[in-house]
Amino acid sequence: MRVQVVIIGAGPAGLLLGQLLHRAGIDTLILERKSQEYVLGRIRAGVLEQGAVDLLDEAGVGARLHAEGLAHEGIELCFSGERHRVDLQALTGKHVTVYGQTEVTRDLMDARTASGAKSLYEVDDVALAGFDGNTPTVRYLHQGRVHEVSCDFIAGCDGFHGVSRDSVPAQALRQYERVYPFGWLGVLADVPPVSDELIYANHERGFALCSMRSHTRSRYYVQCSLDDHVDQWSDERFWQELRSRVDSEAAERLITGPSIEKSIAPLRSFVAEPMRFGRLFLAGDAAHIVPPTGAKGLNLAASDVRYLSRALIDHYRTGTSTEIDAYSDKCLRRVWKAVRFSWWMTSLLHRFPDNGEIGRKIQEAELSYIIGSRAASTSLAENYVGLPFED
Ligand code: FAS
Ligand code: PHB
Repeated sequence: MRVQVVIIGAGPAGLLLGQLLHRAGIDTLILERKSQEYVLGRIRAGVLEQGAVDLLDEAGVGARLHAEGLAHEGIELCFSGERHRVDLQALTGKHVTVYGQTEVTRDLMDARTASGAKSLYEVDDVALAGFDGNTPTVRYLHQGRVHEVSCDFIAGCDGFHGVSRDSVPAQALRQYERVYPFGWLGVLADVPPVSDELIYANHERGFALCSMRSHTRSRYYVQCSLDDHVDQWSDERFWQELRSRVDSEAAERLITGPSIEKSIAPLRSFVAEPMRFGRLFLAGDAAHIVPPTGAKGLNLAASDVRYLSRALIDHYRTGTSTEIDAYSDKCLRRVWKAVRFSWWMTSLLHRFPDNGEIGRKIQEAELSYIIGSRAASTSLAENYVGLPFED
């Protein structure tokens, strides 16, 4: 079998790349380790930058997003018992859209099925070869049989634990990592959100985030210990802890209910450089991970796909490799700015055990400065809504 581009992974990066390339007439095959149901069952991101929305529109999958997504023109910072709004729209002229990653993935899966382009799920033993030359191949096990596909290019969209990055010779990779001394315990519940906009809370007991998926479905997080296990957190304990970390008005308004999903995610900052090795390109979590505090993970995946899809389409249309050669550096310039912002938001809002009381006083001073300074709040806002792309 031969295709022009093999895409490893059917998360948002792989599916979005597949859709954009298919619409440009480029032949692709997507190989996914899990089932479609499993991929759709993962509850992850909730906030889309306008750049990601525009790319989903370009991919022809924006209809439900525009019908059901919620435009948010501001966020709230909660500290010292009070909430303060950061007016994203007034400060930047832009807003963000609340629309769950699960729905983005569903829309992309539906579009892929409708296009007739090939995706294989529950694929095992994916192995990449030849990408340092001109004849890349991918071997895989599917329904008990071993297959081999030859291609022009491989897109490694298989996430942090995927096979693509690990297929690169170690000496060719520079890897940067910071692991945070806490995790996020997340709960999804079919209850109305506590507020119309997201609340990011800095509290002496730890960080909390009040988010949502719709007007009837809420997504909440509390910072927890890395030693915690989700079984130690009853719904009652979670709601009580969330109430203790937000301001009194939000605590009073909070509507609780049974969790329909509850999980703990570790937090790390990670970047692998470069993001291209011969005819293998890394995109999304396969190349970088950010703590979700800045709502950047999914948006960075879309950013990489924007650059990679344009580069591959340019190559097939012109026969040149200029855009392909520029891919990694272009992505990394934007990736590192998002890594910095996500680290900064995490450092500003979480309880760091080793930073002591002075650490919290410094955080409160910075939060107070931000809400009192147009320059400081504009800096937060322009990073949160998404920095510009390079052409
Ligand atoms: P993904 O990990 O989504 O997709 C990779 C796909 O490749 C998976 O389906 C996987 O099964 C598949 N795969 C892996 N190895 C393979 C192999 N060997 N062969 C074939 N397929 C293989 N971001 C935010 O912006 N906000 C959030 O709140 C947020 N919360 C998160 C919570 C958790 C628990 C996690 C893990 C991430 C969270 N993120 C969040 C980040 C997340 O949204 C990612 O940025 C996003 O999923 C990136 O998409 P992909 O790069 O497509 O990677
Ligand atoms: C979410 O809704 O899951 C979400 C929103 C904003 C974040 C992180 C997660 O910064």
